Amino acid sequence: MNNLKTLLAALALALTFGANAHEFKLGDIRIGHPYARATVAGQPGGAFLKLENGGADDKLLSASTELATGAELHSMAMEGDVMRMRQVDSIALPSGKTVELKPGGLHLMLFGLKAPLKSGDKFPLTLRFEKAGEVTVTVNVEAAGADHSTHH
Ligand SMILES: [Cu+2]
Repeated sequence: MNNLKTLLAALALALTFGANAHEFKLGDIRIGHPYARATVAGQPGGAFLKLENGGADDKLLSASTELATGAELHSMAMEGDVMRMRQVDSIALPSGKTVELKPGGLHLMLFGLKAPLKSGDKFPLTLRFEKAGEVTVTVNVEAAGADHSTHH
């Protein structure tokens, strides 16, 4: 019975995420479908993913990749009538909640890319959490306009 439940849960997950989706797990934190948008030379990269925290309150503290000289955590919000990006020190991951990094909202910004990101490429990205520790996930590079956020 338990095996069947697990199987059904896995199947439901596979269906939800679709064919090219992927996910990672670190302790109680699930990292859903990390992706980045293709870039042109000299442009910084934006990376997005979903963080589902099934454990105690935690925080995403930083990210890094060998592909870029720096990775920052950014927020994006309207200030007056202008959309502005800001670097933030950390991203809070409250217990039992899902936080989505997505175009137009919280995101990871990759500066000093050694080469432009090309659609179809994959690269490793290391995420560091206050309590859960570190995990390296694989980021899929998708077309420049890619958006997997649930708010279309
Ligand atoms: Cu940014």
